[in-house]
Amino acid sequence: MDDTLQTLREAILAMDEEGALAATQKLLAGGADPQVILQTGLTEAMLELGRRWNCGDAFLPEIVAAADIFGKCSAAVEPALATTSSSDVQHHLVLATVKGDLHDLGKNIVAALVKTVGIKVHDLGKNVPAERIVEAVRDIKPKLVGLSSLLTTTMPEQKRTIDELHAAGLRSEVKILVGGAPVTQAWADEIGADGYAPNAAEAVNVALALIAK
Ligand code: B1M
Repeated sequence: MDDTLQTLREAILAMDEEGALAATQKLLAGGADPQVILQTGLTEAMLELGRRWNCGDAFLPEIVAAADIFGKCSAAVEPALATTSSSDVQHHLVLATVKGDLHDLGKNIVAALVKTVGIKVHDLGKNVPAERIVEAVRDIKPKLVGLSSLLTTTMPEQKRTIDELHAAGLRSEVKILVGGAPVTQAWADEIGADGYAPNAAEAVNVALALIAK
């Protein structure tokens, strides 16, 4: 399995869609844990690409192509995640990547994993203004709001969204979970979020803990 995970990472880095999808299917057919495919295969490849970008060894078109392949591979993995039946849904999560931010691969993995524990995800997408999130909270009345940010320049939008929920009188109605590569527990505390998760698997645990509070 480790060899195939390596093949998957290399195929993404080489922008080889066919090879990446074949490696994903091989891992699934061999009974690999879908979460391992997402984290150790797909996510690790994107992190390596980020490192190469920082050194000037990768360029934007490569990142865009790799992100596209990442999306197709994770879509292939998603059906293999054990899912609670829709009749078991007891809680709702309104999830978004905040305004100004177009990074959604991580948020999409969070959505896929959270769905597996019987939480219905209302994914508002990327580049979502605070006002749209407030509107969704008013309409859907979720127990949880999840805010993803991948840029240091968009992290303040997480705070602005929390402020807007306060202003709308809705802050006490929801628990707020924040995440994304530059986000930390200290930032979550500073902006008054209820929870922080460094990765999608931990986001599931934190979401369940916040619901239980
Ligand atoms: Co961008 N980008 N990017 N990029 N990009 C980063 C984030 C960067 C770190 C790259 C670098 O190393 N220099 C850098 C940010 C630097 C900073 O803020 N200080 C950067 C930059 C600068 C930019 C642009 C400004 C580049 C430019 O145009 N000059 C531009 C900004 C566009 C915008 O958003 N307005 C840009 C654009 C893009 C693409 C569109 C090409 C593409 C995104 C495609 C897409 O998402 N559909 C892209 C990509 C792919 C990356 C890197 C290489 C990979 C990100 C990724 O998808 N990782 C990234 C490098 C890096 O992060 N080191 C980089 C895989 C993903 C599964 O992980 O998103 O971290 P991640 O999600 C994890 C956790 O963070 C967590 O769980 C996930 C799964 O375990 N998590 C949560 C995420 N959200 C969560 C929410 C939660 C809980 C946990 O609760 C709600």
